[in-house]
Amino acid sequence: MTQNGLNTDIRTDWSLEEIKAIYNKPVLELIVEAANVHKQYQATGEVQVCTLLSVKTGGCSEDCAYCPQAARYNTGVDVHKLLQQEQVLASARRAKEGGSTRFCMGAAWREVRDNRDFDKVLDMVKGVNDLGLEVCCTLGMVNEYQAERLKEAGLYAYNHNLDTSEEHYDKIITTRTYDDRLGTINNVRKAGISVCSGGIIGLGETDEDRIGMLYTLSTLEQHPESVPVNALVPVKGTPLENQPRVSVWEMVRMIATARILMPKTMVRLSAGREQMDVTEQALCFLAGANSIFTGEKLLTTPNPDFDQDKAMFDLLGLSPRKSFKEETLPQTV
Ligand code: SAM
Ligand code: DTB
Ligand code: SF4
Repeated sequence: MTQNGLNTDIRTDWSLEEIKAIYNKPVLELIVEAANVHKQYQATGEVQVCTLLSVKTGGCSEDCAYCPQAARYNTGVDVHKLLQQEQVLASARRAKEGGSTRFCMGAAWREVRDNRDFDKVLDMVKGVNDLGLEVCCTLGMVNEYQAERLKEAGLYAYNHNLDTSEEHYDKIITTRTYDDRLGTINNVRKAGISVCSGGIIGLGETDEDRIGMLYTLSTLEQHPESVPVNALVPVKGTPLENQPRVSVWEMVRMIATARILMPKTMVRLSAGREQMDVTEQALCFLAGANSIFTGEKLLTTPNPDFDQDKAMFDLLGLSPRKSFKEETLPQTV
């Protein structure tokens, strides 16, 4: 099996049946297996610390049923146009001071357009890169040329989530297709940018849907370098406002299965930490999560602040991962 042109035992040929068998193991057995894979392939005890900033908030044309930023739902989100470069850099500096090594800028866009705002985002990418942070963006769909321009500006990673399985997808989003999503991921990959793609649980999907999404991610030609696992943050005014909260065991099952399928990938315990206590988060780290978002806000919803997370790191003996660390090292064991 080759990945990055190297011989490794990283598999991209998982079958649905194999994934189902892993996902459905007794949960404690699953955690032990994932912890073993984690130990073999990752520096256990190291957690990547990322910070999000919404550089353009709300007013989005899409109908993503979970999203507080879709213009068609009344969520009371504080809509604003593209931030100024200085505001973004000030926020990036604060993130760095708070111990963050990756700074991710999000825009409530359906897709990138070749206009002045994109030029400004390219400047933001340059500016944040100059601060020595890994820069990530999540701006919606991008074409090949736009991905290349982002890469030239110094973009390190691009986030574009599959969100759910192909089967469940049209119950959540109707204004763009699963293939559109895969196309963007492909464009990002071709431009040589690190791929960040995962999804959300708690959207009313079945276990089969969760397994299906993991199947798509783990059978891409090359695994994403990072896979965010978000728990739905139900926001009042969205169609999913009354969805029940996902249990920690569902998060653990998702994270552990992702870890076993994609051993070298950073698995991010993303949205939903605000509702989890330290014990629950510890279970997720044990199951193979090795990345989080810090800072008091995700894009529009609350998140534990730097101090709370510092206390959690101290308690659990975790340390922040250094920036620009090779994400797909050749296997040495
Ligand atoms: N507009 C761009 C897009 O859709 O790709 C970028 C921003 S969008 C808010 C980024 C991701 O945030 C979504 O794909 C989704 O996975 C996640 N997200 C949005 N709202 C969420 C919520 N309420 N709970 C959990 N995750 C959410
Ligand atoms: C990801 O998978 N989760 C982040 C990031 N990528 C862009 C976003 C979570 C958003 C949660 C809802 C909000 O704060 O608006
Ligand atoms: Fe728009 Fe992105 Fe929210 Fe969908 S997830 S409504 S594309 S901001």
